[in-house]
Amino acid sequence: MESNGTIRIAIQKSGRLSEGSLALLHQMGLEFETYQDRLFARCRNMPIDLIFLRDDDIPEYVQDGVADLGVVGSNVLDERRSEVARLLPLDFGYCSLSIAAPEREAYRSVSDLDGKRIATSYPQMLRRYLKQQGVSVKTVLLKGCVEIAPALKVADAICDLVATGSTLRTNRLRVLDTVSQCQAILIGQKRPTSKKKRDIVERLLIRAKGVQEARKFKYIMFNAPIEALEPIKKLVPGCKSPTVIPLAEPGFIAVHSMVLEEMFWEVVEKIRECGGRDILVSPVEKFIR
Ligand code: PRT
Ligand code: ZN
Repeated sequence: MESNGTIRIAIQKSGRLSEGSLALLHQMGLEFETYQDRLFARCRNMPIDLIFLRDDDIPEYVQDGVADLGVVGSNVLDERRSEVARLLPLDFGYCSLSIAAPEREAYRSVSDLDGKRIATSYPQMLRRYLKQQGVSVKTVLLKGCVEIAPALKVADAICDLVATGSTLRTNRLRVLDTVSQCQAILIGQKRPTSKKKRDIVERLLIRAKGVQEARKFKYIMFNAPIEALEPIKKLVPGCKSPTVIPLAEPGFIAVHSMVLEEMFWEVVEKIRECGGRDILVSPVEKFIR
């Protein structure tokens, strides 16, 4: 399937990563429509086709050059050890691959599972992890419904993805150890492609990073007495320095800057201690460095 410079992006057709993948592509400025049961969508404003696939098939499509980019869980990549370039962690689809055992059993750590049976859909990741730990188990390969394996006496413990933990609780299982933290990741080809394609991929990557960066920040505006400028400059340094505008009222300034979301409340409290008032905050839609 050689294409005339058109980029193909593979995303999950229907599942936990679909919504986040579509939202990211829209925020990157790609205009397209999706309809149920459609396997393709063509972008109206860029030479890009989207292909909707099962998540497990995405690394293969990218590795074989059928798709140029893909969005997939890092767990799928780590299990397959696919020959693809990991371009950007995407900050959604968070979960962990964890080893869990029945609540009623007295196991305290994975070493207590030595010689036991663990059911999983991730045999390679589990095997690599247990080797590091010096623990030897029998893996029972299951494609789905791993969490019921202990109740069915098919296995003594499981190794599966955990997000909220409610599936484990429902099945009276508890986490003993975590094999890997996982999230969605943007992947691309390792092998060289045409210059035309590389240029578009590069543009898309800058856009994706712009969307990612923006999510980390808030835009903040507030008024303050001019004497507070020096401590305020330290509190909200922004990219180079904050924008400072004199107010019509003498002795006062308006300050505009960006604040890291994770530091936000701490910074706001300190701004107030410095005399900052009328604090306005808005989301940052895109942030291109
Ligand atoms: O049809 P297709 O093959 O495309 O979909 P799928 O059913 O294989 O995958 P899907 O949609 O379930 O998951 C796609 C990706 O989402 C995974 O590869 C992970 O990277 C990511 N992800 C994030 C998760 C979860 N959270 C998750 N909770 N994938 C699966 N789960 C399952 C888990 O297996 C368990 O059954 O949800 C259950 C646990 O969830 P909690 O919230 O009860 O802990
Ligand atoms: Zn799947």
